[in-house]
Formats: sequence, structure tokens, C-alpha cells
Amino acid sequence: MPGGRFRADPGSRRASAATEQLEFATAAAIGLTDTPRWLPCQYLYDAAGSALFDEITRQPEYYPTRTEAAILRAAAAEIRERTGPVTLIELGSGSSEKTSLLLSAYGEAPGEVRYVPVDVSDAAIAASRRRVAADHPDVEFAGLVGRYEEVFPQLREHSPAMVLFLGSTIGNFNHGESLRFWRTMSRRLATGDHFLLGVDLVKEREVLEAAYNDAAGVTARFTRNLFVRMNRELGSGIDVTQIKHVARYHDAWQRIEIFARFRTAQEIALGPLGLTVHVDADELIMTEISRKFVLEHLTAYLEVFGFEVVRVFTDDRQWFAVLLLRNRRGH
Ligand code: AVJ
Repeated sequence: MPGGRFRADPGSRRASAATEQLEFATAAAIGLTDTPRWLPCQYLYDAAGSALFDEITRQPEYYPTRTEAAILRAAAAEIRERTGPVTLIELGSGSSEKTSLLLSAYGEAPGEVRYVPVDVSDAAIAASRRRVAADHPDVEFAGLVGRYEEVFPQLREHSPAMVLFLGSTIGNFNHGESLRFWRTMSRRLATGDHFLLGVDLVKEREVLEAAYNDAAGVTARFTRNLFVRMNRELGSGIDVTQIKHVARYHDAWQRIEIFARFRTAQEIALGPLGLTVHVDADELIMTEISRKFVLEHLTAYLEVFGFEVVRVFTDDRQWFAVLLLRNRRGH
């Protein structure tokens, strides 16, 4: 039982608050001094950001979450059959709502079920722990607060395992990040281990753009919250009322691009670095990308990394897909 090797969930973070603040300030400084400017999207998910994202998933325009949930509901039993008993390791678990469907399917089959959610938000891990304890009392829970890379070295110990990467979170990665991710995954997972990947698919611009510009303005608050967080944690002194959320689909790059547009010129202080960045009126700061995928291209790409596509599950409209992969490489 590897439970003892895990950090217990909320609270017991490895890095000190000062180290984390310095990391945040440095990451923000790198992006804000780059051209065009950008900020790393993982910082969107503090407690407030995670709660806002949960609210996004309930907006009528945001189809990915409910589409993926329906796919998983229909596919869970077959997935369990194909993988046999495995430890479920979930990257970027959020509140693990969809995972519940899989935990049920694995729970109905014989054998112990072990669930290892990994999330940068300790609030999200805490919520996940409560939900799993209430709905799946027999599941062994070993939550981990941290970045994905922090669990990579432990993956082999969990074999037979299936890594869950749902919600099209992979869409947040740019080309380089994606390449590093899949290369590391195939190397770190044992041969024969599984990977369950949820991806949002290319579709009409109107549908895509509506999903990131919900009428209730929740996504706009989600974007703005990043700067609220900078004010609180880095003393940035940004007037967040002057920030406009901009989300548009870039056709050629098959991705939604999300920006904060500064209506007025501002000075952004990066507290612990003693650095101030000047942003002009109307400047855009990219906060997120959300790539959309074409199945044939994606499966070919994954094969290059040594992942066999065992099965593709999708919805009637082909808006979203869940891919069951098997690692051919590994050690
Ligand atoms: C959690 C990265 C999958 O890209 O759709 C939703 C994040 N941002 N609305 C996405 C998000 C704004 C979401 N992911």
C-alpha cells in the first residue's frame, strides 16, 4: 500500500508560502515581460478560481463537461472491462465529479479501488475527498496537492494503473508542453498501463466561442480572478474593474485563445521581485489557450509516443471524445 508515501492532502504543502509566492511572481514576470504578454494558466485555479470553474461547467453554453459526463456514463463499464483492476490516478481532478462515474464502475467489479487525485488546488482535493468519502466509502483515497510533474516519478509504483486526464485539460498545453507531457508519460508509465484522455473536438466557431463567453459572465470573472489573485498574493495593485475578458477561436491553430484586455494603462507590481511592469491601454495579456482536436490527427500523434488507441468513445454530435490508450513503451 503506497499510501504512506503520499503527502496527506490539504495543508501539508511541500513548498513554503514564501517559496510559492516567489515562484508565482517569477512566472508572472517571465510572461509579462515576454512579447506578446502571457500568464501561466495554472494560476487561474486558486480556491476562488476553482469554484468559478465549477460554475462555468454549469453554464448552458459550456457543453464540454456535460458531454464528457454522458460519454463516461455510457462507457464506464466497458472501460473497466478493458483495463481490469487498476489504480486510478487523476491529473487536474478538480472536484472529481465525473470521476464518480468511473469509481462506481470500478467499485462494482471485484477488488479494491484506489483513487489518487492530483490537483494544484488544495481546496479542490479537499472537496474531492469529501465527495469520494460520501459517495464511495470503500475507495481508498490518496489525494495529492501539487503539479502533475510531481507525481510522475511515482507512477510506476502504482502499476497496474490508469491515468485519467479528463475535461480536455490537455487543451491548455501548447505544442512544447504537450510533447514533454506525452514523452514523460510514455516513459514513466509501465508497459501495458492505461491512459484515459478527454478531449474537446473542433466544431463550428459559434459553439466554441459561446462556451468561453457565457452570457452570465462567469468565464469573464474566472479570467479576472487571476488578477485579483495577483493583487492579493503579489501586491500587484491592478485595477481589475478595467480588465475585459476576451475569448476567440483561432481557426488555423484550432484553439480558443483567452486574454485579459487592459482598458487603461496600468503598472503591475510583482511584490517579492521588486519589479513593476507597465501595460499600455488596450494591451492584451494571454491567460489561457484551449486547443480543440481532430480525432484522426490526435490518434496519429499519440501513436508516435507509443500509445495504442484501444477505443474512442464519443457523443452523437462528435463534440467531445474520450480515448482509452495503452502504453506500448514504458519499462
Ligand atoms: C479546464 C482547461 C478544460 O479549456 O475549457 C473553461 C478551462 N477556461 N473556460 C477549458 C476553461 C475557461 C477549461 N479546461
